[in-house]
Amino acid sequence: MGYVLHGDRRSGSAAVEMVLAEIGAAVELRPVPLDRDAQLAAEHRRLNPMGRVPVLLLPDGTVVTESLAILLALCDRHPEAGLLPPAGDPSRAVALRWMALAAGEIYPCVTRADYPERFSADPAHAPAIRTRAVEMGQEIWRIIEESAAPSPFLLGARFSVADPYLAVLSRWMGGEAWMPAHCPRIEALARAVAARPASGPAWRRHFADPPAP
Ligand SMILES: N[C@@H](CCC(=O)N[C@@H](CS)C(=O)NCC(=O)O)C(=O)O
Repeated sequence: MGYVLHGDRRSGSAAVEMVLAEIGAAVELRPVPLDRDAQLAAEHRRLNPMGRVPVLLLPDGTVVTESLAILLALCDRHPEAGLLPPAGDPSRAVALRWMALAAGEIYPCVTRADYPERFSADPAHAPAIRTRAVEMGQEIWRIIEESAAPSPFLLGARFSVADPYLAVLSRWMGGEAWMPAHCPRIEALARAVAARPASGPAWRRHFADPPAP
């Protein structure tokens, strides 16, 4: 048995697919349609009690949830793919820094923007929660744009696991429309990921318009 990835189009599983493609590892994709709340079904919650995607099953059946853990586990398991600089290299710390910011700060904004009704008992609060979540996400993207200053990748010419992660997150909360004018470096990073021979097909399956069948 190889890898099994539970996910949906345009979701965090897109980054995992791209990293598996960069590694050259075979994967079976199992769709979890978020528009039908399939992630909240008991069957999926047996894998991830949080009711979220992505979920990756390792070849031995080990369940890994949390996008950051999944991506780092893949780098650990496939060091020959060179998707992170070696331990102790300062540029590895740089990649980890911005990935942790994405996982710890941007992803929660995405959840608030997508499911604002979870964050107040009063349904009337939902629009304000969504608006503020999008603003907070944009504030963080501006920090990444200025401080990380990708060119084109986060580590400059060197592609790393951080790039598909940031590229995928940059498509959410209206990012496709907002990013080019406000964060051109992040937009260029996303385009550079999309142009890669390995990641490109997965990118297009997730983000091509109209949707792939
Ligand atoms: N901390 C989790 C967040 C995962 C997450 O929020 N995934 C979204 C899709 S990109 C999801 O499953 N949303 C459905 C929901 O919250 O019900 C991770 O990094 O994997």
